[in-house]
Amino acid sequence: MKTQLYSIFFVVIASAILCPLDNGHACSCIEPPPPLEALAQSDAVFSGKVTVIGQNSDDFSIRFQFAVVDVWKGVTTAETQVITATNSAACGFEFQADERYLVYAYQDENGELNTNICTRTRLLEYAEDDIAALGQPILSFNVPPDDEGESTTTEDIANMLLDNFDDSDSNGDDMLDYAESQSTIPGLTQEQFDVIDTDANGYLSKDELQDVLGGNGCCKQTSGVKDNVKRFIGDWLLVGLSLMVLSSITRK
Ligand SMILES: [Ca+2]
Ligand SMILES: [Ca+2]
Repeated sequence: MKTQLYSIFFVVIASAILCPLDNGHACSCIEPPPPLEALAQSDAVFSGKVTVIGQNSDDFSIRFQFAVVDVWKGVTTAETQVITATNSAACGFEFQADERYLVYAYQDENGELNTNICTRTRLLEYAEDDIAALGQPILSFNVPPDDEGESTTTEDIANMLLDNFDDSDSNGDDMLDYAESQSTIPGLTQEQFDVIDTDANGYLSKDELQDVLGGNGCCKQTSGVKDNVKRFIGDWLLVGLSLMVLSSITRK
C-alpha cells in the first residue's frame, strides 16, 4: 500500500515538474481546415508507409521516406520523402516505422515536402473521414507488402474479385473489365489488373482469377486466422503480466 502511495506521489510530482516545461515550448496549432480545403492548401496529399527514418537529417529536422500508396495531389513517384521537425514541441510529427499515414505536406523553399502536427496528417487508420472526403486518388501504386496481411498481393486481389464477382459484373457478361474490378477494389491499378488478365483482352474471367489462386484459392484466409490467434494469445499474455505486476504491488 505504501509503495502504491509513493508511486502515485511520484507521478504527481513528475508531471508537475515535466508539464510546465513542456507547455513552455509547446507547439500551438490552429484547427486544420476540413479535408478538401486542406487538400487545396497542401502541395502534396498522399497515403503511404514509412520505410526509412532519419536519412540526411540534421539537428532540427528529420526526414522520412515513404512507400507511396495513393496520391491525391503533388506526388508522382512510388517513393517520396517528407521532412518534419525533430520533436513535437516544434510541431514535428512523430512518424513510426512501418506505419501507414495520410500525409498533407507543403513544399519548403528547397522544394522539399514538409509536414507537422498542425496539418491533417494522421495515421491512415484514423483517416477514414479524410479518405471519404478526398474521393478517388489520382494515382495509386502497388501497396508494399507488410505483415498485417492486408490486401496487397495478386492473390488477395483475385480472391476479392472472385468473392464479389457477380456484384462487380454490372453488365452481366461474366467478365470483369477494369472499371468493374475497380468498383470492388478502388485502389486497383491498371498494372495489377493486367497481371491477372493473362490473355490481355481487357477482361478478367473467373478462370483467369482462379488461375492466380492456383485453382483452389488456398492460404490467405488461414494466415489471417493464425494472425488473429497470435494477437489473441499476445493480448492475454499482457493481461496476465499486468495482473502479476498489480498483485506484487498490492502485496507489498
Ligand atoms: Ca462485365
Ligand atoms: Ca482476360
